[in-house]
Amino acid sequence: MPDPKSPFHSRLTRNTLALILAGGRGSRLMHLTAWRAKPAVHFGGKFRIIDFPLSNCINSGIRRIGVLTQYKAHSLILHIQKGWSFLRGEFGEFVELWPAQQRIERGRDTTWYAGTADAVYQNVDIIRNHAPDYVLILAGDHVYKMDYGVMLASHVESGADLTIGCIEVEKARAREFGVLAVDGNRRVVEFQEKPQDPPTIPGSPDTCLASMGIYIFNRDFLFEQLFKDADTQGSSHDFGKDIIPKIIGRYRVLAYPFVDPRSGVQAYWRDVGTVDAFWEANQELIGVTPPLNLYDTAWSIWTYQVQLPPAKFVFDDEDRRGMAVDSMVSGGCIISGATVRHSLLFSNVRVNSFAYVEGAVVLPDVDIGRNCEIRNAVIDRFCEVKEGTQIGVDPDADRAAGFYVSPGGVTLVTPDMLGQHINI
Ligand code: ADQ
Ligand code: ADP
Repeated sequence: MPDPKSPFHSRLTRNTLALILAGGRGSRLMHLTAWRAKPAVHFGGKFRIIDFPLSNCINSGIRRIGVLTQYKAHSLILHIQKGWSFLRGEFGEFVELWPAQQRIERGRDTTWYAGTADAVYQNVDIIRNHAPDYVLILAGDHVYKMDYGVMLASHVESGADLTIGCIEVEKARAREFGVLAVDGNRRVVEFQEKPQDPPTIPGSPDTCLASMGIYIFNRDFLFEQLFKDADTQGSSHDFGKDIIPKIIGRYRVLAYPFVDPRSGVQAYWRDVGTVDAFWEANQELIGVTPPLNLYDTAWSIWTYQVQLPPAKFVFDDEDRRGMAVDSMVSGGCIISGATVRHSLLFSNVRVNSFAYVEGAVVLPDVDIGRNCEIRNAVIDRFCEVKEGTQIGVDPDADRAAGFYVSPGGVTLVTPDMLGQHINI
């Protein structure tokens, strides 16, 4: 008989409730998050960013999931309702939306969720009803494939109160993260949220251990910390800023390094938080051996998309127009007499005759008119790019036209910038 206390992933994942924090604003994505929360931003041809943590949960066997929404939640809510309602309630499986609501009064002005801990605190009664042994807290705005079951097993085996998923980052970038220092047994001995002078890994002065914002808490320990924090005057009610720094040294907090189980090297994890990072992560997918393989059937990423006919290429033999090379082209696209190179086209994109598109990430339902020239650009959903428009050819002209040009030289165009009104 197997030891009932041994960390079988299935027993552990069944007793886990996942909470995906999906309320962040993601303002560095500029106009891409003017109308949608960062987790709802489109990624990889047919997905949205939140499909990654959601798929990771399902593939790990965690099938009780609350999505905590707040900012600009409309398209996120629609996506989850349409795409993630296939779980079977009768087996205790669900993906539920837990919107911002002033459920719990605490004598201060809580007009909305404060920090991440508050978002969880506001829902403690729902969590209690589900009676999980473990609560897995995830951010809804990172792209990666991860088996949370392995992290859970490590959490239980090590007898931790809290386990924090972490990755190594260059010191220069570490100020954007919670930074940890650990002892030889992975026990966290120091945690600083977004420090000016981050502690580095002993023996590698240019590298820091950063929190991925992924936490596994034992349920009762989580409740205890949330209640304590709720009563603390002046707290911003945030895991990274308030709760975690306070419990280091007093409780058993372990770091879980996110490495590829096959190679043992650091796994793919991207915070596509800026226009440059968004463009680059999408462009990387096109390569012959992409760092993130979306064609991996062993760890499928699930999503919702409307049923569409196959991509179609209308070719002109004479001057060889009507093709896409070195590109990813989604369903419903028609490339008619145009040339597309090294680009990622989401669903339902039309590229018309004599247009030239290179290094572009084109979100769904975009129409690119005849004779357009588009280079190194992100074109937002529903843009109708008028005949002959140039984008990404001359940055000054782009700025003058009201487009956004990123520090890395990527031009972002949204329907608002084109003066178009969206009717959905
Ligand atoms: P940040 O990403 O800067 O740092 P934050 O902006 O709080 O932290 O966002 C964390 C996640 O929670 C995001 O997915 C965001 O969308 C969501 N979120 C934020 N406020 C919310 C609210 N009130 N309601 C619902 N969802 C909310 C955090 C940690 C760092 C860690 C990085 C890793 O604090 O320690 O290094 O994540 O990216
Ligand atoms: P998605 O995230 O599904 O691509 P959008 O971000 O384009 O959808 O839209 C999110 C919601 O915000 C839509 O339901 C729409 O009502 C609204 N919206 C988006 N862009 C505009 C706009 N330019 N003007 C008015 N409403 C908009």
